[in-house]
Amino acid sequence: MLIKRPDEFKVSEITPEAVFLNRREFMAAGGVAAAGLAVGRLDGWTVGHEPSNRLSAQPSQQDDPQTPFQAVTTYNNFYEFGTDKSEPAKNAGTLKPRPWTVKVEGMAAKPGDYNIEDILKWFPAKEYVYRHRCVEAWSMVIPWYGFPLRDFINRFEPSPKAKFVEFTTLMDPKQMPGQRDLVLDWPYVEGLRMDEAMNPLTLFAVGIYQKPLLNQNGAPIRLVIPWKYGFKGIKSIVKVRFVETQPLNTWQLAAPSEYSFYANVNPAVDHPRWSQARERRVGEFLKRPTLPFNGFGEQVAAMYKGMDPRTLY
Ligand SMILES: Nc1nc2c(c(=O)[nH]1)N[C@H]1C(S)=C(S)[C@@H](COP(=O)(O)O)O[C@H]1N2
Ligand SMILES: [Mo]
Repeated sequence: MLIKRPDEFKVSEITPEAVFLNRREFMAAGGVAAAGLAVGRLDGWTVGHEPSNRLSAQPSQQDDPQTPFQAVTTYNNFYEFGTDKSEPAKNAGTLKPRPWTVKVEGMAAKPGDYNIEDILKWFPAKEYVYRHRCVEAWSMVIPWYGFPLRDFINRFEPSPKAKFVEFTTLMDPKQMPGQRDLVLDWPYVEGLRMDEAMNPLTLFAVGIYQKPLLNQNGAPIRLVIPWKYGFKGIKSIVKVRFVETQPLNTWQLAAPSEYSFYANVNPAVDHPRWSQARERRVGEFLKRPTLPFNGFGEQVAAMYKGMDPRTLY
């Protein structure tokens, strides 16, 4: 995120034509099957599926067409595989998402090492269609598969003293060659306040478009917090720790004047080097307005009542 300014990103090259088609036009052209066919034609995958669990409450968000699988899996931020958006798709083949263990640590009654296969069994995935707003002022609409993080948290019985949850990405330069470069302080770390982590919108995602996550999207398990900037959505998680004090997240550590802990989407507070008022949907040319809390204000604004707004973005 420090490397380029938003207007330097070239999205037109990687964008399939179908993204320009509105979802309603898909429906008019023959319903769900037409939408599925359009996506299938682009990437060879069969995706004839109407979202079953559209928790994204804002009407504007629900009506937005989903960003094609092809774009979601080739335009990525995952610095462990390179800083260019095209690099994770090319380089992430060295990541081995099986076998995979998630360590649960800290202030909880049931810490331990948990196998991803068990996690998938305990928490069946459902679809959640969310807009994903990167701090670089681009966005996508992604049909995630996952489960509420709070279901995961409840199972391990955190102590009331645990006020925050800290997440850590795998550290292994053999699997993640970008970790040989000192662009960030590895491993990537993120954190949430306990109420944010327990909010029903917050997900552990394990798939997109009804398929397991591809490596470049953070296989086998990653965080999704739809009202926050994308960098909070830490990928390829190996550790969850319940703690008393606010974790120091990687981007805040790297550039404290540019990135905060809360990182709530707010069009009224500019990034020091660019405006956050508008966003470019990957695949579109004209920018659209960014919504406070990325359109989820009704569900989340109350959590931040009384806090200094300057600490929130
Ligand atoms: N471990 C790790 N997680 C990460 C990142 C990263 O570089 N490393 N990039 C973040 C940023 S800036 C964004 S916008 C999202 C991108 O997720 P996507 O590629 O699945 O769209 O992942 C976030 N999670
Ligand atoms: Mo981002």
